[in-house]
Amino acid sequence: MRAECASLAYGGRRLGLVPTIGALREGHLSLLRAARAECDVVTASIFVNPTQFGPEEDLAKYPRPFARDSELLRAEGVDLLFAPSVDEMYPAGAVTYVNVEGLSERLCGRSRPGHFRGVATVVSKLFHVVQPEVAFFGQKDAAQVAVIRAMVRDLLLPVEIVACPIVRESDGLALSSRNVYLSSEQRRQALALFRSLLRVQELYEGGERHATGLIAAGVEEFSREPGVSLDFLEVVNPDRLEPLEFAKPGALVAVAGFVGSTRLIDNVVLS
Ligand code: PAJ
Repeated sequence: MRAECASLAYGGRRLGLVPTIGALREGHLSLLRAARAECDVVTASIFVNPTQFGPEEDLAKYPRPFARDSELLRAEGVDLLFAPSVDEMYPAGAVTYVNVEGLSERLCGRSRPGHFRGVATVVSKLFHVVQPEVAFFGQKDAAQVAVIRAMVRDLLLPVEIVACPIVRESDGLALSSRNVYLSSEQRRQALALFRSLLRVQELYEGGERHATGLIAAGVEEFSREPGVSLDFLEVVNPDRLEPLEFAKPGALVAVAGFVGSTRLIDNVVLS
């Protein structure tokens, strides 16, 4: 992969990378299209990264429709697909990890200990192999974007990070590979996440700036749907992910919740 990438990027051709764990949906495709529009060479990776899944999480049952994914990548005009094995990415005896301190313990990192260590580690490995000039991530995982940006800054990695907007269903539900776990009833209940964000946004646009007031309204909206349970709803600084006392333009409102045993996330950025 490294040799192929080096040869395709030869002569200053702009090479972009879209890292994924597969089970591709419209959300992933939007990243591929952004990459296609901006780059001369588009590479994608599919790797269900074991170190970012917790012991009780869905690593074993995570969907792996590899043939279908490959076809989708081909149809989107991706030049190279990197789909390594676990042994290749984690050589026997591997003991080296990348930990973005502080940030990794906020938002999803708090409820998923070790998750962002796994993400930062695998993304740094992918960057080392592919050596992209630019890499594309979804704003859907806003905390992930913050962690990757901090890692790139701190480790002096020569990679530009582009965050692409959240792709939603027509009723507002953010597309996620985990939506396939939902029954039709749960699919309806899952909208509570987006509704709670809209409520916060509406109140903010009406002039409310106190984070406590905004969060209380969002939580109240969320709890109207008894089928879902809240993990967190927070108003934070988008780079450091620290809670804000007062909301302001650019503030990130992030929500996570469980529908049955499926954990879903969503967010909006206040304007
Ligand atoms: P994965 O969940 O496969 O997501 C790959 C990329 O697609 C991520 O950057 C994610 O934010 C983006 N994405 C998913 N759904 C989206 C949506 N509805 N709108 C916009 N973007 C969306 O995120 C990962 O994989 C992994 O953690 C990875 C970075 C590959 C490291 O293993």
